[in-house]
Amino acid sequence: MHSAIPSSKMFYILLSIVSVSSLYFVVPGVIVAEETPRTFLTHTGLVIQTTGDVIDPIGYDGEALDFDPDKFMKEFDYGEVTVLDDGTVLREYYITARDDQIMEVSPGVFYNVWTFNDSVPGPTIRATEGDLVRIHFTNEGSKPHSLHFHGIHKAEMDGVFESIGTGGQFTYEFYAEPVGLHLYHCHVHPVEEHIAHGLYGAYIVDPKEPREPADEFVFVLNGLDTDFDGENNFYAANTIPFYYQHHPIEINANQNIRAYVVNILEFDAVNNFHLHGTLFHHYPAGTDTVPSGYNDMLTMSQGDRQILEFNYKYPGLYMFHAHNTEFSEKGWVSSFLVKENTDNFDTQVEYDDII
Ligand SMILES: [Cu+2]
Repeated sequence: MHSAIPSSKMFYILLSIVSVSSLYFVVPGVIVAEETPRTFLTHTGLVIQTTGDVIDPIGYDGEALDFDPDKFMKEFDYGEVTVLDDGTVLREYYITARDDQIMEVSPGVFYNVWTFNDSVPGPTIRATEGDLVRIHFTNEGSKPHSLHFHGIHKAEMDGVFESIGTGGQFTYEFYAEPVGLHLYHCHVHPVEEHIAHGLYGAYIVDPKEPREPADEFVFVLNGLDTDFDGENNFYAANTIPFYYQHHPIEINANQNIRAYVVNILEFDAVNNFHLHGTLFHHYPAGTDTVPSGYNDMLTMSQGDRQILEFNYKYPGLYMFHAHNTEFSEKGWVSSFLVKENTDNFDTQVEYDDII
């Protein structure tokens, strides 16, 4: 039986195949996920297979997320406030989880971030001791997620055994206690993966009697495993490697500075924080009113956090960074630009006269 296709018909068939194929390049798919496991050899000799989906930024239909570390370090979410009949302050927060977004974490390096309110870290939740905290959580991700807050609360508000599925909602409610610097993160397994991708944030409980006035900053110490081999390729204070080295944080000499430092670094057992040119008083978890030490070095394991209080005598440019050299050379290096404080100029002159 003769089944040859006339050459003119063959031409049109080929033309339509080429046309349809070229459409892919003109209108790329929404998300191209590479699901084939990839094998890596780590520098310690371990052979690791990735479990992560790799989202190809060329095929990503959404916009790359913007993240501004300058804004983040001074931005606090105090919630929507209502005073209840018994005088209790109710603070309501809205947190949405997603896991399909892309951020350019370093020039040309796009990473699939998993976000709370489109941000890594998520918003810094802030309340006062005794407030009623109500968190309206929505999962718009493709995977189950949850919110696990550190602090004192009922078991059913712990966010560990109940994960919230795609499209699901849950309302977490607890009183803000104890005073201190805490954190929250997704607690769905594999927790390592959910944290490494960015589902965490800081949680501050202020004392009823406010702390001394100070210029305040939040630093969430984190890392980015951009090739899914179970090791961080980048380290940072507030997600973007080297950001505060290139954009020094301006503060004043003789001004009280308070830093809320949370270590959420995945894959590495410890992280640390070293401050140049002065020393800080530090309060582990911010729960005590008496400092635990006066130092320029802190070492923290994952989930540890510290409130640091310090000031600078002399103007100038000072680094702060991980004293672990590998971490600092891969991005966890920052700086303060200390300006002359004209408000305290007389004090400074007196000090200079003495020396
Ligand atoms: Cu999660």
